[in-house]
Amino acid sequence: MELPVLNNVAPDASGCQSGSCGSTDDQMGHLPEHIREKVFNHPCYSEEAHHYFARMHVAVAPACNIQCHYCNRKYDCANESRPGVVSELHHPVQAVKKVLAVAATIPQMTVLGIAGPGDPLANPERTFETFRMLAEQAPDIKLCVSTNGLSLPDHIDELAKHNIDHVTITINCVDPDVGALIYPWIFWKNKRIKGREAAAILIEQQQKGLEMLVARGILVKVNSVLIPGVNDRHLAEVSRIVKAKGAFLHNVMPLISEAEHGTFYGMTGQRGPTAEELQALQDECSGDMNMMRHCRQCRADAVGMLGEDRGDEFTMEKIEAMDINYPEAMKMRAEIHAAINEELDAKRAAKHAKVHSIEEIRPKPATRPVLMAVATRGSGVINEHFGHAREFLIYEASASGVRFIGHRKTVAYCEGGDTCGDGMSALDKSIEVLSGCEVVLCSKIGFEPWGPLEKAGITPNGEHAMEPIEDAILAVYEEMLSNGKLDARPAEQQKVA
Ligand code: CLF
Ligand code: SF4
Repeated sequence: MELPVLNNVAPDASGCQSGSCGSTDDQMGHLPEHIREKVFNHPCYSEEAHHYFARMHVAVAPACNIQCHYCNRKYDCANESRPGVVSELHHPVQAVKKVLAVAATIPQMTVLGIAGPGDPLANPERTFETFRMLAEQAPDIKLCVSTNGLSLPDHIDELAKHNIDHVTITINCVDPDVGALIYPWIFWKNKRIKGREAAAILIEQQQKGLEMLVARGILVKVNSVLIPGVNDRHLAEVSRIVKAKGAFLHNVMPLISEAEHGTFYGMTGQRGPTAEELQALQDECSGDMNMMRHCRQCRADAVGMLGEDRGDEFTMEKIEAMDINYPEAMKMRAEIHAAINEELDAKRAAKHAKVHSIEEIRPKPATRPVLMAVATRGSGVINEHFGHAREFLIYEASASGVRFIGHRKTVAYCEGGDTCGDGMSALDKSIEVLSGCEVVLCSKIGFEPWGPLEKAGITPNGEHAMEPIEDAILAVYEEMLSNGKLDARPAEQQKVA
């Protein structure tokens, strides 16, 4: 199969590329144009973009040069993926074939990341050979890499040479005493080094790499794994330091430590954080810098929108059997990108015209914030049936507007039809993950879940199907205000009024 060169799909430079009110993209509105162009269609670097654009990873990097207590080599890199074996490891030529096949099949795919299953920079030949070929053959795809940072300073020139504009460094600590509790060893200058000394070298290399990338104008995202009792009290300091050094975004992810994954933490009973603990820490850090809250901890061979995995459709066997008309596919890709950009521009213009703030509502009593859950399949609208949702996006509506809080995974329990009567244990799971939410917005909901949801204090709402998420949330918040459900004053004062 002859491999094509992908058309260069230029971003639409018209209008505001920054995104909307009340999210990370709000802060992006103040970014210089050249940075906005780097992030506007990157699903990890822009919360808005993740509703519209997809990413993929190619698993070309099996080896690692350190050991993290949350990682088992038989599983994906826990820094960037949920645990689960990588289905296939690829050589660079296979990886490029796969990227081109995905680009032709999923036109929304704008970013190619190398994130494991080991550390990409511990496999520099394979990693850079893949990037080199992709820079030539698919110049419209953004290239992205995720690393533990140990050998990062040695590869800055190579990263810059291949136009890799996005680098993620996993930094869990800046204190070697904390690091010694996370990293049992590193492999450094042909020697295995353990304990505090190992952590000190790793930290020094990570910080040096961060500074060098920023000096080159490469965008840096810092990922941190939140490990209760180990670095939970330390990550706010990490956030402050990496921001001061020029990191663009901080992504605090929950530790995954199921015993069946066979990691040190899993085997020793180290727990992960609760949703509340994660949110509290993200809020604490957000005073200092942009926080990523939509990370899905994807696999090292993930394909598709964040939160979905279409890797099964792109095994090497299936790719070899595909009959793709590449010129036609690339034309369609360019058209779809243009259509998405047009839609985003229209949405931004509408948002600029309408002030997204509850301050517009008269009268203005003291109102309390409300958590709402949303079932969506993407495009920034409410378009998922309650019973089909595999995750809910969580938003907070308050007097100052709508902000994205994060996502919570659940299990779909309805296979179709108008009733959702089966699989009540799955419904129980959804009710559990919706804890703290007062409303769940979805495109449709069957009769059966209504009672249990209401009993749990969660009002189901299917009245805003296909509406933009933030508009719908504000409308519901406004309705709650009109119905007297948002008064934050003590009961005695409410009666006096
Ligand atoms: Fe992949 Fe990472 Fe690039 Fe994204 S993932 S290398 S920056 S393209 Fe994204 Fe996945 Fe979270 Fe990573 S959601 S795990 S942050
Ligand atoms: Fe595992 Fe990634 Fe840590 Fe290496 S850097 S041990 S692959 S989690």
